[in-house]
Amino acid sequence: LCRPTNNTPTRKKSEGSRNVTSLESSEIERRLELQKLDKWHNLVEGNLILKQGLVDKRKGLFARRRMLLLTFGPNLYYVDPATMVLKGKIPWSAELRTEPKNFKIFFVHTPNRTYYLEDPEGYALEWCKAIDEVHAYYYSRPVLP
Ligand code: 4IP
Repeated sequence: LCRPTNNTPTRKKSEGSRNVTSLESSEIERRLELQKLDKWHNLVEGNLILKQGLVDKRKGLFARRRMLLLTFGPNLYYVDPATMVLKGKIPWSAELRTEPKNFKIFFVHTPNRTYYLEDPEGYALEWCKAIDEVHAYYYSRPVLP
């Protein structure tokens, strides 16, 4: 179950620094309704897409262009944009961490694999920040009694 639907933080941040994980549940519902019209919606198991963009995912010598979709859940799906086929998911865990190399290249480290990703538009830092935010939301919040 998508945790924020039932347990959405109500803490508000100033507009400028407002992050995706501070959405009210009504706002999540509204965005999900709109997302139903989105061509990627059927590939993300009903989860709200928080960030999306084309990246080149390198494995060995070659890179494949993929649509990377960060959602609540949490999930990071990658889809072949030419065929609209879901190719895989980057597995989440407490150990997942990002590492920006420069404005284009960033790594997502998982226990069994490091994903080499390149954002041709140069938003690698934004990707790392968004993934870190979602990671903190799911893995760093104090457990309430
Ligand atoms: C493939 O290389 C693609 O990079 C795959 O990515 C990748 O799977 C394969 O790794 C790799 O062999 P070629 O297309 O050049 O053969 P994608 O799934 O995005 O198409 P993942 O999903 O794991 O990155 P293996 O080790 O999973 O087969």
